[in-house]
Amino acid sequence: EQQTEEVEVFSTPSYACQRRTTLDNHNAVLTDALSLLAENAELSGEDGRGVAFRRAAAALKALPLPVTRLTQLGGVPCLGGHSLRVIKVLTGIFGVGVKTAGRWIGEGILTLRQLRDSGPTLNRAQRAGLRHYDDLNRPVGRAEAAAVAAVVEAAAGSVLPGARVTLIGGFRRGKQTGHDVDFLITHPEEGREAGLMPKLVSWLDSQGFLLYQKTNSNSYLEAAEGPARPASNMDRFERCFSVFKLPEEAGRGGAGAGGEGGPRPWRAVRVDLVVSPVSQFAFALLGWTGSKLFERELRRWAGHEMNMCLSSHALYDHRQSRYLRASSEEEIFAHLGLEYIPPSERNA
Ligand code: DCP
Ligand code: MG
Repeated sequence: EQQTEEVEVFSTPSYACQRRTTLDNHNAVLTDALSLLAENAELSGEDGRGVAFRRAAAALKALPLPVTRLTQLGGVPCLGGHSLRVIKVLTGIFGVGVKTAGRWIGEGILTLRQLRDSGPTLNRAQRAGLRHYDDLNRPVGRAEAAAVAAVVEAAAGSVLPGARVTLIGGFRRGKQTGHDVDFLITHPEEGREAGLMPKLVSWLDSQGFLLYQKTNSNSYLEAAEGPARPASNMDRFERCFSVFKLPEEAGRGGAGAGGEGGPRPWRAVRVDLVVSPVSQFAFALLGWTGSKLFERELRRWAGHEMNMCLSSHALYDHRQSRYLRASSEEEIFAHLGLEYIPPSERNA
């Protein structure tokens, strides 16, 4: 849900006198928060910091749209140093977006410690995010991904014999680390995958592997979708955002896990599970392997160059007014008139 829509990366000239700033502020939550920080800095005589916060707030005021993700701010000047650091720490919590971070900053909450102490009502995801902050901000290694894969395979094999589990996302592209581990699960017999996710989740939970989970049910209907409303949304599969409790084996990964207490018996790892019917598997596989930019460019190519609409469920050809079937990624590239590019070469 937090990663569905495409977002614009803003770029702004660095002097306010080069920009047009109206009273139409689309980022009041953030700018109010930054203004408050500026005031506090000025009151305690830190004028330099005060000006820095004011510049950051002004840069946000000039944006044409609300900021929904921190990565959009790459090209916004003056959002350096402290402002960005505060926002970064707070949005670094799983389940916390820019809006929530802005609200907290507005309430004077600038650090994890203050957040823990002040206790605004956190939702379930945010509580898990705060509790496992360090683990969830520590990259997941390949060996850890393999260990998670073994668990997911055991779960799938146990609740639906014959189910196929595929590692997707960055690890399928050959990355050595990732922020999470992504899996696509299907069954070779169409329809057998229906209702799989709740069973999978309760098996994992009963075995003590889940610290947090949120499951979305499948809401994709090809007929209802139609070409008019292209299914570009990634949220329509049965999908589970979770935090796994992964036992740490001696000698595996573990950098930074030790600390004072020696190696810990487990670490928290974000795991994304997606279930697709086998008829959509190739589209799901292509759509969830990434990179995000590669996916975006595939959809842009499909639309602009081929008059087609590609999603992680289907490929619709507007010229022929019909869906094009595919049972492999190779076939989808061929439909799109593109040379096949293997996962390891999709790291755009
Ligand atoms: N994806 C996408 N567009 C979205 C959401 C997801 O194209 N809006 C696809 C591409 C991603 C894959 O899903 O590669 C998995 O999403 P991640 O956010 O886990 O991205 P990666 O696995 O590529 O990166 P990381 O290594 O940080 O997990
Ligand atoms: Mg990933």
